Amino acid sequence: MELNVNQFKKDYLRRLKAKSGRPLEESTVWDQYHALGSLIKEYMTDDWVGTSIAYNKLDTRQVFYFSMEFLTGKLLCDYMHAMGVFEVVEQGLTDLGLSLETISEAERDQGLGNGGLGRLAACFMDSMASVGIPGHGIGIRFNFGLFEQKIINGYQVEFPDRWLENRNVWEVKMPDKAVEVHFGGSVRQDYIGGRNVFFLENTEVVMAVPYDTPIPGYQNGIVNTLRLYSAEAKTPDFDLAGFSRGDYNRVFSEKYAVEAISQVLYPDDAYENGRLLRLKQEYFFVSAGLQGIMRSFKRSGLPIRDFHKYNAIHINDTHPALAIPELMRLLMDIEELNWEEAWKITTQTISYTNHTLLHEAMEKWPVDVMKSLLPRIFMIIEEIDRRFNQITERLYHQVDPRRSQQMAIIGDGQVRMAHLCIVGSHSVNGVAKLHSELLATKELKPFNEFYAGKFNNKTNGITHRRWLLHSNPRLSAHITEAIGDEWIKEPESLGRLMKYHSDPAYLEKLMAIKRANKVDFSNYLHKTSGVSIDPDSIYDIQIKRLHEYKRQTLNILHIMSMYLRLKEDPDLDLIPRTFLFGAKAAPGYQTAKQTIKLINAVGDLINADKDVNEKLKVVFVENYGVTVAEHIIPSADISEQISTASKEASGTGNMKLMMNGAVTVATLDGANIEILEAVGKDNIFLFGLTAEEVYRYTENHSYKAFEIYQNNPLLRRAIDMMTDGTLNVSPEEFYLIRSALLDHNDAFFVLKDFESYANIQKKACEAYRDKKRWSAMSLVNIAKSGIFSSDRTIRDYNRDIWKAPVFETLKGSL
Ligand code: 26V
Repeated sequence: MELNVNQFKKDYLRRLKAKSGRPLEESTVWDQYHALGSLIKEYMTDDWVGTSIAYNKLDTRQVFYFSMEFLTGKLLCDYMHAMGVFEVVEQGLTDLGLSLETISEAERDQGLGNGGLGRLAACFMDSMASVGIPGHGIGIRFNFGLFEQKIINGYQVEFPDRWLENRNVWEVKMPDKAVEVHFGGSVRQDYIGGRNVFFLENTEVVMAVPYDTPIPGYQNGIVNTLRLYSAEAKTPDFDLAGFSRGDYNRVFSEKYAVEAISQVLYPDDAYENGRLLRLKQEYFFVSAGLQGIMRSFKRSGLPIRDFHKYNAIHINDTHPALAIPELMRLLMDIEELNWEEAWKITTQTISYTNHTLLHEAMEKWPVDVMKSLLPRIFMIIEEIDRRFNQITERLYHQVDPRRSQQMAIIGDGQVRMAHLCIVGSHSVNGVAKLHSELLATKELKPFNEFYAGKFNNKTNGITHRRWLLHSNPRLSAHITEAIGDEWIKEPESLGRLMKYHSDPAYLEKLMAIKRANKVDFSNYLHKTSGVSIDPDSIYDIQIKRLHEYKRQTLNILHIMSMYLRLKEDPDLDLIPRTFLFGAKAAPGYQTAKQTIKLINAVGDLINADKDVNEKLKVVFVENYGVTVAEHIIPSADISEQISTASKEASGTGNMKLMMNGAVTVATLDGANIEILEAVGKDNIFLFGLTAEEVYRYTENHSYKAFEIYQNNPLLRRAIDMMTDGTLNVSPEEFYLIRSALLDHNDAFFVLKDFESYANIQKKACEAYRDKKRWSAMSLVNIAKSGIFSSDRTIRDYNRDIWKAPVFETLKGSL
């Protein structure tokens, strides 16, 4: 948009006064933030309204991305960049004696997600708008996002994330678009006018009230919408009679029970624990979202039989799987279509992404729970299952009689949500080549054989605007200086940087930028936690959720072994290294929590020991999330992507780090394999078992972790450090970690991969010594990162799955 500094200052001062009731001199940082947010939102309004009018007018096919999680982070700076007003606003604020940096720190992170899956959804929102796809997000407006983590005495302690306590300037409440969602009750069946009719009776009604947040594309005038639903008690149910009798307790407890649905995000990211409230959350937003879509579709006057031509609904993992039976219900029970018509529309509308192969994360709901919470939905699932079984029975009963049961949607008293998604959609994709291949050839093989062509791959991506342009301004400027700014819209043109591959001046500047970013991060860390780190040491970074399969344990055991070596030989020629960890553990995941304590205990030991602390430092960065990531990533030298091969579906932190010039230490897992293909084997440090080897060892039980423990003295001493008193803890402190490794035969092959990890770490250090070589590696990583932009991912989804129109801009369509 067109905006000059003077106009901005005038608008801003007026807004600040109106919002805070105070003049600039007396305003708080929060007043300043709030006024700026409200002004920026207003600047966006014309395009936002215009976009939805244009989509309606053009009868556009639209994409709805249903996701339980959107891990958006802060929005202010993102918005200003998208609107092209960042510099003007920054200048205007400076003129007024204010600092944009300070003001933007007042914004709370929108932390409505656990990790990769939720952040991916947020990146997709940005890319859909920027690429010009009419695509919106549908989810839940949780009152509490992912818990805030504090490290107290080395332990993770969780605190509620009250992100809404000072209001959210970006959202707009839409009470007129509220819909009812029904739970429980019973189904009455009747036969009227030649067809079966179903009535849901005696249900518990919950109001789903949408809050809309604008999602502007990058300087293209398009503003899509993220719609998050909040649960509210329905007013008539809010028992006024009871209230006037003074029966407050009951009245409020009912209200609280209803509103509990959108109270809090479940903090487990890979462990399905079958809680009823979680199932309620899933149905709540899916039903509300579909009713909203249906309502606006009907308003357009288009025939219901064309629903799938105008609406593409994508489900992010199985959490929104009930979209399938819910759409069937709306089409049959409300729109009066028959089963065959409804089924065709539903399957043509819905597409599904699988994000994990871990069995413990697969959603399954007990039949009795589903039946009593959602009786009509369960009936529909049963019918989908019955019809599907009929076909598989007929096909396989002779050749492979067990196959039909294996593929069933309902089995062993449970509803298998992944099976429901596969049967009820027209596309099933994995999130990296290896992951998609393992889905099709191993985990979901029978389905891939049954549905030729339904399975496909869409390698994940990240928005290079947030993760490079905004969070690393120095590097962005250096890139633009060399190749122009086309990469902002066409990230693959970052490839043009390759011509600087052997340009000493360019590479030197690249290293100077890294150094400056490292200083920035060390200042940030010092300010936020009091910890000092040395910008001249290697920053070796592992930031992700804490999980055994991600193997933070391998990293810390290796650090412990370096410590032991240094203690023996203090003159060991090591480049000083700072190991940084950032990770949240699910509150109930004890092994993960012990790992956090272990990292902190090792850090306490090493950082206080003069024999080693010139060369080694271990820091656990508290409360890892989007904002912390934005500070750390630009400063990284080494990116740790060390999951057990086959376990990490894709990873996206790996992409963010490479894009910022970090070199990856990697197993052949997830998207690491595609990073290898992009940069070549000389620009990445590979180690460890392959996925195939992991499968083989797991199948034939030939791996013996204890033998490695016995035969590798250094590794043994590192493991024993957990119990022998070296660390300032009781010998039982880390019993779960030790017993997972030694008593339960190390399911994630930490011991097996240890030696090869230690070797590659040595190589990485040697490479770092050679500054010229390192800077060229770093450059290659940046130059080849364009394919990992979520713009590419979104274009792939749209080309193969959604097939929505792509608008360069909407200006002129109004
Ligand atoms: C699963 C569950 C199970 C029920 C309890 C709550 C809950 C919450 C989230 C999940 C999803 C786990 C799957 C997941 O996050 N996968 C990650 O997806 C990323 C984006 O595709 C990918 O990069 C990571 O490799 C993958 O682990």
